[in-house]
Amino acid sequence: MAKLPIAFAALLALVPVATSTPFPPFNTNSGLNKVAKSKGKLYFGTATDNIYLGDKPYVKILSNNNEFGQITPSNTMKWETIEPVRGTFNFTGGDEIVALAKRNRQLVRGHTCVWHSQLAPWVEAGKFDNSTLQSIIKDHTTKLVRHHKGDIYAWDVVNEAFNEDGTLRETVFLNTIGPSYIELAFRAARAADPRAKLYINDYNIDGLGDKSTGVYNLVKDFKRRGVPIDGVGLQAHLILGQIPTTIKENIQKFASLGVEVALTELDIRMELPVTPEKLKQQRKDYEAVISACSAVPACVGVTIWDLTDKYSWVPGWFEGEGAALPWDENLEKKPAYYGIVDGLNKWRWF
Ligand code: 9MR
Repeated sequence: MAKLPIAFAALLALVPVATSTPFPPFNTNSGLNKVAKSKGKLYFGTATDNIYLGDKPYVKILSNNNEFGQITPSNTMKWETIEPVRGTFNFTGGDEIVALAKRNRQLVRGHTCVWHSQLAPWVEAGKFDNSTLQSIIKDHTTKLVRHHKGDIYAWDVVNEAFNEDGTLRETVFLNTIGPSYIELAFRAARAADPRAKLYINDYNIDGLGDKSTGVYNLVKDFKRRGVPIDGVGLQAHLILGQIPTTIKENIQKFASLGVEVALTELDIRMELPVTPEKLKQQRKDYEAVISACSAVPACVGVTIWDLTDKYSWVPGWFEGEGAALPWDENLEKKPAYYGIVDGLNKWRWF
């Protein structure tokens, strides 16, 4: 009996004190999806592109269900690929990703039905009138979503529809049809696959701000009028050392409308070259973003925008920047990986 306090003290010593220590310890290396699921999330996922699927070591990580429980095709479900010519549909690339996900028992997020970018040129060039363009959106969305019926967890039905000030972006869709093009797409998607979750997806809506408020008001209006919508996708293309401080509050605010939320395209870019300090900061930044999702049950999952710096979109778009993902160009895990683990481990278990 006299030994009990000593045993108790020894037990206490095992309890982690520093918040960055992953706990329970046995979760540390079990894989991002495994940890996410053990914390009540639906998935941890990644984007991928068909052009990389010949890279065997890469595909091995991508296909590891312990790391990734969800994948998003980063390009091959976009309009320019799916319907390059009016009425001619090409589902090959998307089908390949869906088949891979099925083999690996992974969910798929469909990306994306209606977007002004990577749009087939004929949609603008045709200078269609309002009712013709409405039927074009309806037809495109219906055929895409119906083709994958039963295989897609969630669709980014409309992508990047907002300006920074929260107003709607001027696109061929808005200019020809008006704001109702958005609900038209959502209604078509719901009819085509009633069980798929329907998301509005955008960047720079990760923290509170004018743009988030614009999206919030749209979701609120849809809910009030019974227009189908199930989720808000926060893309989360972020910058080292500049993580918005209100991500958690923002997620909670969307959740209060009765929708789920997901981080759909997470990456945290830095100015090159990489230094140990920057990698340390990136670990902290990943942890901060992921913990915001961990803290809110309505945040169902996180998707990184590919897994390795080798295949990130960042260097091609931002000169002198890169190294945005948790695996480096040699497919080695970076400190960021453990930042994700720490973020996931916070703090749903008591
Ligand atoms: O990852 C995609 C990249 O390969 C394409 O070149 C690029 C073209 O727009 O789109 C990238 O993905 C984008 C996503 O579809 C929407 N949000 C921003 C992403 C990064 O640009």
